[in-house]
Amino acid sequence: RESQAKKFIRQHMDPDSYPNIGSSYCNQMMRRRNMTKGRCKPVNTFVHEPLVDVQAVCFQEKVTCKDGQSDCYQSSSSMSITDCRLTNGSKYPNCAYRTSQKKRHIIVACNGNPYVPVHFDASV
Ligand code: UM3
Repeated sequence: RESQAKKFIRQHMDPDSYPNIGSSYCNQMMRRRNMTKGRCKPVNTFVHEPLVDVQAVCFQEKVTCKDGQSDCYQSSSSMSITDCRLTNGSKYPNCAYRTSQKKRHIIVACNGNPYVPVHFDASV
């Protein structure tokens, strides 16, 4: 079975595409990374920074997660990200996404040994 750490990488890491991101980025990437199987995942963020820099966030500022758990961390630097949001009219299995590029501080939940990101909580 896929580990939580590997799942985070599959769903949220894309260090190499930036800055060549077009309007079809999310439609292609959400499918390619298996987030359009069984249902269309409604919201998903890709981070365009080196994996080591995203893993380092687990040792940066501790913040409260959206669900009230305390194991979230906010990046000290702003990072290049792309938010993918399902369009209103989109109907499974035709998952259509809006692609928005941003520079934001990311908030991730971390777990395990090694202590690594396992969930993308938000960007601020
Ligand atoms: N999500 C993002 N970016 C956001 C907000 C939410 O990717 O800005 C994703 C992360 C969660 C899912 O999936 O929405 C439900 O909150 P994950 O736990 O697999 O990372």
